[in-house]
Amino acid sequence: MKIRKYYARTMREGLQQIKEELGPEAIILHSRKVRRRGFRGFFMPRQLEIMAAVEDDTTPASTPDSTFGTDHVMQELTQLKSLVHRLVLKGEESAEEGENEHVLYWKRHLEQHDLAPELLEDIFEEIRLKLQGEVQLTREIMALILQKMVAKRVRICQEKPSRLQVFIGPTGVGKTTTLAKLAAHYSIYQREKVGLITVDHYRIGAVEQLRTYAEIVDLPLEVVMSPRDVGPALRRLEQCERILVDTAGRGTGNIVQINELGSYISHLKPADILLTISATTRWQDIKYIAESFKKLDYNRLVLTKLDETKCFGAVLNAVYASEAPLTYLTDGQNVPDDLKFPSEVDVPSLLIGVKD
Ligand SMILES: Nc1nc2c(ncn2[C@@H]2O[C@H](COP(=O)(O)OP(=O)(O)OP(=O)(O)O)[C@@H](O)[C@H]2O)c(=O)[nH]1
Ligand SMILES: [Mg+2]
Repeated sequence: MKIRKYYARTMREGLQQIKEELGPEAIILHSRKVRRRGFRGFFMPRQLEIMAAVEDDTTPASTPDSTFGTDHVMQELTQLKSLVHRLVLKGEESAEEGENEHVLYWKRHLEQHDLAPELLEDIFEEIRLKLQGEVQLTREIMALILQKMVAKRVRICQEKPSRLQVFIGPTGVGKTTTLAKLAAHYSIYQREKVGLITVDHYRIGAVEQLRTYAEIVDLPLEVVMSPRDVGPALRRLEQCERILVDTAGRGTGNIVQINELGSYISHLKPADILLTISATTRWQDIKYIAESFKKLDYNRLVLTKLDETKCFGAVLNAVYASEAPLTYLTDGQNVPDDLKFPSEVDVPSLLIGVKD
């Protein structure tokens, strides 16, 4: 009997090799997953080691003059072979499940946070390429590496905010509330002269909502009804060191509404245009929002409603999709307290920390 060892990526590949070299009568004696040597082995799929054997002078599977006895034995042998193959393939699947357990653990963890698959791939590819040499990889070490990878990808706005800030985004994400928080922050805490403009006269109660905040903090409010009214409103607020502009929530993908908003924004320059997205938004929708509002040339990002989710992938997803730096975050309905600046929020820990 000839006994040989084979190495392959999959059982199918291994069986092909065995069939070519030992012939179709070969039987599998044993198979197991073996890891490649070195640190990269942690990230690489394990190889399959297959031990196969064949009789030195094998009888053909079936010949015209074969007796009942030979046929019967060959039939049993074939059944046995297929049983062994099935068991080995089953073992192969479960071995893959348990493979690179720390990498898989963190991949699943980030998937549960709804991190964009593109980002996930990018992060783990970078880890694969960067880490060389013998490192004892543990779940904790992986967590530290991932924290760094996430931190690197969370772009934070470093520049001073512009005097004119325009909040845009889908309906109900918290634009007006965030603007009210900032108005209070700048006027009460920073003692700046703040003025407000709203171009949202579409929704019933929208002007009143902002007027209520303006009256509480005692700030001038300009209601603009058409793009040509923007210039005069800005002139009336000339004395203000900061002007915050509220806009109507626009249906994502509604080109007419977005173009109409664009005609107001073209009179509001130079300004920071802040795309406002709720942290409860799924990745596919974030992509759609970032794409739909792109024509309004937003250059900043606001993430709202962090208190309403336990999945924080949206923070990184929004930075990735919009290519805009994170400028403000909000985590509640309280005006002005539930407002955060990016330096106050540890995004890597939100994503890599242990979820409860
Ligand atoms: N939980 C939570 N709720 C928030 C947050 N920010 C705003 N909201 C609430 O979300 C709802 C909508 O807020 P708005 O500020 O009116 O949203 P908007 O984007 O201006 O809405 P439209 O002008 O209609 O497009 C209100 O009930 C807010 O109190 C937040 O950070 N966390
Ligand atoms: Mg609003």
